[in-house]
Amino acid sequence: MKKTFPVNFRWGCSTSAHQIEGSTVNDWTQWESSIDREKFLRQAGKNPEEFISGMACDSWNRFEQDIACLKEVGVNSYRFSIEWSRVEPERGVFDQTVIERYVHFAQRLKEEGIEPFVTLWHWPVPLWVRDQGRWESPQTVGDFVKFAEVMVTAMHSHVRTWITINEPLVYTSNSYVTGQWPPQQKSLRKAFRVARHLVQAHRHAYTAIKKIDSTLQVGLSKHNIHFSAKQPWGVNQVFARALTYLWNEWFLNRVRRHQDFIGLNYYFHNSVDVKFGKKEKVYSDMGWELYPEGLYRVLKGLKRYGKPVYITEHGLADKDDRHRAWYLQESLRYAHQVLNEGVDLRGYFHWSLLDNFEWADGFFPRFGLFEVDFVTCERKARPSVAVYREIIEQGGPEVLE
Ligand code: IFM
Repeated sequence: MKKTFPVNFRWGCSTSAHQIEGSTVNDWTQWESSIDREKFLRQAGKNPEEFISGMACDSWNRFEQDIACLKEVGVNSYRFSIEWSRVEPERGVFDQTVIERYVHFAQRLKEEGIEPFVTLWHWPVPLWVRDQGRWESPQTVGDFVKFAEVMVTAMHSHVRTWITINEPLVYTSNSYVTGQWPPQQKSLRKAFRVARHLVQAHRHAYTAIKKIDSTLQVGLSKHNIHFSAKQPWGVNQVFARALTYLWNEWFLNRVRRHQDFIGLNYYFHNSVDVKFGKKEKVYSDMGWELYPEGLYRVLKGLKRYGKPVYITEHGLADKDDRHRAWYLQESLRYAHQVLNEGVDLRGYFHWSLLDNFEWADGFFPRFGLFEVDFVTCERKARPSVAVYREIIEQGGPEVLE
């Protein structure tokens, strides 16, 4: 039997600029090659070279190869992001050549029958934004909105769906709570300030984009986790509920009147047992538990917002492609289930099209449907490409019932 998704369902892949474009100059590139970072990595017995984004997949120059990959998968949509530091290398100075290159890319996608979904901010900031205090500074909110206006004005005839911000709380927690990412702060006070500014940035950008063209669809990509209690009673359940509120709902509640759809990024299931534990389950190369049912749970959790939902990211690090096909099929079966249960699911974007630069983890995690040789930048399809392609052609995964 087949689980068939609606005919206008968006089948896609996702990427982000810093992770694939290469040769960017922003706060991340400076941090990646800083002396402190090098020392830290050497002390941990790692080769610092493998943690510098460098030319990444060179997608800035090889975008036609990326389009060829998308065609090979057979998707009808592609989510990519704009690199703010390229567009506005200095405050108020917008590089027209760069803007035109992004417009051209969106045009090319359309010519190939692929709908662009564009993310405006996927984490790195230009150096001048870093110097003014990144998102700790209220000025960054206004600067971001200006940048958003410039890009939407340039691209809106080709790009109808906009994602303002990617995973605001992942950024906030890694950069300001655990201190793993630049600017490596560990301050709840700063984290809260940053999160508040990101809420404001989204709301103001939403309003500004709607003024440019009220028919554009605007949302953000929210990373939600399925927190389950190990036993359905007692302290674990209270913790699971509290974490669900803080991580999954707090931000979305604050922007609920400023979004046309919710973008969901799903990767994690955490079983609350006072401390989080690992069991005999399936794990990705990064040790993340692969739990397809969690996708169903977090999708159901979004029902309360009554908005259309796109799964804007879902995938796994799996160099040898051992689990990808299973994870994809199984997750899509669960995703299909919510359609009949009142969640207006409109699309699925696999993370990622290509192996890419996985932030502080460097190049080791291989998330790509396509394997990338980071010396030659050659792209090579993993077997799962054929599986995803077949799912798309069939309009959904097969199920045994
Ligand atoms: O690579 C990241 C992406 O940038 C944001 N979402 C999660 C992915 C995998 O960690």
